[in-house]
Amino acid sequence: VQSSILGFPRIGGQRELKKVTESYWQGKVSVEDLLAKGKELRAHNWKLQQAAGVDIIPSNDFSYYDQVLDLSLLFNVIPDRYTKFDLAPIDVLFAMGRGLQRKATETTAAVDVTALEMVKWFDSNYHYVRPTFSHSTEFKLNQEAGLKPVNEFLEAKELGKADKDSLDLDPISLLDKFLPVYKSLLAELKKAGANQVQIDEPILVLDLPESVQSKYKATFDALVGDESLPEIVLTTYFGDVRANLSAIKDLSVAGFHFDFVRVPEQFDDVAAILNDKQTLSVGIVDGRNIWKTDFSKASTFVNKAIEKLGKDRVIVSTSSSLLHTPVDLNNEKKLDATIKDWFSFATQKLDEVVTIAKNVSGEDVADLLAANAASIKSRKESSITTNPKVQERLATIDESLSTRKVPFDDRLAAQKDKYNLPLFPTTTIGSFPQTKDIRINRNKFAKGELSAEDYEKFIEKEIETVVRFQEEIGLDVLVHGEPERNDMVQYFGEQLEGYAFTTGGWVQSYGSRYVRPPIVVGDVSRPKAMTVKESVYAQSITDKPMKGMLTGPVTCLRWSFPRDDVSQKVQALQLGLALRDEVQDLEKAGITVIQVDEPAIREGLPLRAGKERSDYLNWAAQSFRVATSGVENSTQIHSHFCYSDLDPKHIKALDADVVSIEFSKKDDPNYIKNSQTIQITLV
Ligand code: THG
Repeated sequence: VQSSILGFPRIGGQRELKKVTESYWQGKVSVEDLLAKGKELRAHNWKLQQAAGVDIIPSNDFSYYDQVLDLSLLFNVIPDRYTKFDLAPIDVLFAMGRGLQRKATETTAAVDVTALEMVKWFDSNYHYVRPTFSHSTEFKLNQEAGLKPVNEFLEAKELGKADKDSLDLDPISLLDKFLPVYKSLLAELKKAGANQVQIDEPILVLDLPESVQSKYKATFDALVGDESLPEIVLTTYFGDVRANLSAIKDLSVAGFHFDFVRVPEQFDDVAAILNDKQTLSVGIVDGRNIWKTDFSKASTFVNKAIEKLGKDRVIVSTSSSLLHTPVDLNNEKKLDATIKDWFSFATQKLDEVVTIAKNVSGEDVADLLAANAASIKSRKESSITTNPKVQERLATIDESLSTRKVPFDDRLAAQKDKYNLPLFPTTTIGSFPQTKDIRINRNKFAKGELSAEDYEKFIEKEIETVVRFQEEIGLDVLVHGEPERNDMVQYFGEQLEGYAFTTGGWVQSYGSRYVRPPIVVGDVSRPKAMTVKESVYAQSITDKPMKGMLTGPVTCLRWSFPRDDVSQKVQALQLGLALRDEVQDLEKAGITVIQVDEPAIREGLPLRAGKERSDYLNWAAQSFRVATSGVENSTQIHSHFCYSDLDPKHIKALDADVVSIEFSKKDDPNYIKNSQTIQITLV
């Protein structure tokens, strides 16, 4: 039985890709240096996989910015505004990803070209750059820098041995025009020696309209069957494909990949569509989380596939690309040894697919199995994961614990009386820029080069600066600027019990921006106040109302690696309880305008309509209300949701007093009609 992965993180174990790309943007290193570092990273990752014994190693999982953006460039889907400057291909790529700004010089005018839109990659925390088609899009293979997938395939082989977005345009209507160009790319890959190509079709886990479903058969028939073309493995992940099985049932592809970590129940139905030659890549090692795979369970699952299809037709793989996991657990020097033993990052997951493949092939991996079983057992039985007090409190959650004392209309009067704000009060969303000075001082404090006392003084000085600034420009409700926080989720994770965090567990969020998600390891509780000190200090130096600033339970969960042994609902409600205590402590300390941000609430929405989605909306809103409902009528709860296209009725379910939605990008009047007090974010 062969082993495989769908893709490996490209950022490097020490964020090498970020460092070199940002240096390139700053003009500090040459394009040659940038390309050389990219090549080095790719080689490193391939060798790592080879050394681990992975049988089928992917190429073209690398990108200098985003793999979807690479395709836009490759197929010439380049809006006109990026083609006017005679840029090298890599700079066109970066201009599309991050915009192009240039100051005016004596001979040239200033340039300010906006970036393309960034969108969430399904329900992950990765953002891709949306291909922007127009009626004048002319698909062709953009050969200017060679063909990236072909180049990188050859590299791996060597080593082994519109300007105006056309919103009226349904992209699927371009398929006929696009297909021949796509086919010519496949032919180029075959010429370069690629016998098999993984084609990702994760949209097959969405609710697909008939107009899309009906295209699969003809499309894939056109891409296979001919000696000049490679074999295709049609790859899906992040969910359940069963609703779209009829679309892919009779395709003459060489094989399929499905995500059995997310949806093990789909096995019988998806296995039933295979003809007697097609292979099944079994996604059984989680590409979206950091937990060790249970070898015994995973092997049982793969054995079920082998029983049905035979050893030759089964491949052991990761559920999705490993892009979504940190690079290497061995970089973690500060993690508690017990907890560390429960984790597996991308590098460790290579060993996992190989070990499972060996195990089901009948090779002797008894030692590895025993060590794995011990880790799994240790986690299951650990007192770190289980806190009876938290579980008891969770059981007390009922309507009254998640409902304000009186409805909004009655609270409004109390709040108006209390704050006596102007008719159109102004405020900001919260964090002021994290200056270099702030980062330097935080690092010094972390390293023990700055005493707690001096650090606190530094933070107070920063707070005072932003308070005075806001007073000067005449804002009505002030914020303290959050200079003490590194990241809006990590900051809370570091202070909550039941969380672990890494020192080097970076995951690409978009372009050169990475996050270090904290890890929910057990029942969550709040040992002591997390934000009261700074907010109280800020309030003490001004007569204007000072807002308390918290990250909501759903966002804390969505931007962390969650537990996989209890439901997300349980985790969100536990976070809700912890935040409830914080909200109440802020109130007691005189902070009675409190903003609880939930920018991630929309992205947690299950990919398919149905019960799972409505359940999510219920517990997401409930956990927010658990956090925010324990306050007096005159205490004003604010919330903020980026430009989240959440149905207004779900925003209403949070029962916040003031809701802020980013209108600088979107101005749907429905929000205004359906919200309570609406805060309009224009800047
Ligand atoms: N925190 C966490 N996850 C997130 C966001 C967040 N996911 C979604 C969204 N916000 C992503 N947006 C960003 C915005 C900025 C950065 C990363 C993700 C960023 N990162 C710094 C970098 O890569 O240089 C990391 C700096 C540091 O922490 O030292 O700027 O807000 N958890």
